Amino acid sequence: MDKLIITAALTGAETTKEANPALPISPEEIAQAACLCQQAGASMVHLHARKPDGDSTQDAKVFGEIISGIRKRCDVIVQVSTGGAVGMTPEERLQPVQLNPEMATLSTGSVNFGDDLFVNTMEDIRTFAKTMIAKGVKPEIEAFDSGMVQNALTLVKQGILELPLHFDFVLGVPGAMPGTPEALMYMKSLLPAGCTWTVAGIGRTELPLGAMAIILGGHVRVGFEDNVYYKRGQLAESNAQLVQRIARLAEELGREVATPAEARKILHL
Ligand code: KMH
Ligand code: ZN
Repeated sequence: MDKLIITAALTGAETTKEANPALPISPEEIAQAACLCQQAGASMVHLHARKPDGDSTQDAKVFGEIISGIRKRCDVIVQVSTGGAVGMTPEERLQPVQLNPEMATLSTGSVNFGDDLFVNTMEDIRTFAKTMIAKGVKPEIEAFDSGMVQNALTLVKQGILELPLHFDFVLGVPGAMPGTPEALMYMKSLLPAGCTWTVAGIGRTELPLGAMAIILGGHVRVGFEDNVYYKRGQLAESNAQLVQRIARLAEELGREVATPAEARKILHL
């Protein structure tokens, strides 16, 4: 079994300071949180950016500040979001890919997102994928539902993406695939041999699905984008605290945790 890649999703687009006052917002805070997560066992960070007032932004300049802050401190793999926040235009969402990060997310379908709609037409998905491939940016397929795995495989058939792909199963978003063991097993069953996957369980599903992924040979994403609690009724102190718990669990279960260099090999970066 490959070593475990832990990804820290530090801020997301929707989480607020009201939900957890420890949410990093400024480029400095995000860069510092990223490297504290690396120290705790993360080999990758999934980045969103915020304006000073806390609103989500896909401005490449702000992403650039975060990435240079990270690079001054540590060598964690940087993955930028192209999901941004619901309601953003595709052009707006694609901006951080211009910075040539090692990885970027690619959401391969549309889905209800609570009361909102997260829209990704096939035409937009193809544009995003082609832009990433042209710039040498490895996509991580964000699959909120099973049809999104099928859409990614359609892009492979169309010659736009190549196997093996790396997937992130985002489970437990209201309106999408639930955060259950059965849902994770089903998503995993859809992947062609050689593909890698990680799981991002939303809210209280983060820990049990992470534990399953450790055992099943998948990888784990945790962080304030997906969950702000350490346990029921107790807020997490930091993103690093959530990473540390997964690293500890992996150790107990006999699965070694990957360094960024090892994760780069596993993901063929
Ligand atoms: N904020 C969500 C609507 C991604 O980062 O690629 C989309 C999202 C996915 O967070
Ligand atoms: Zn995200």
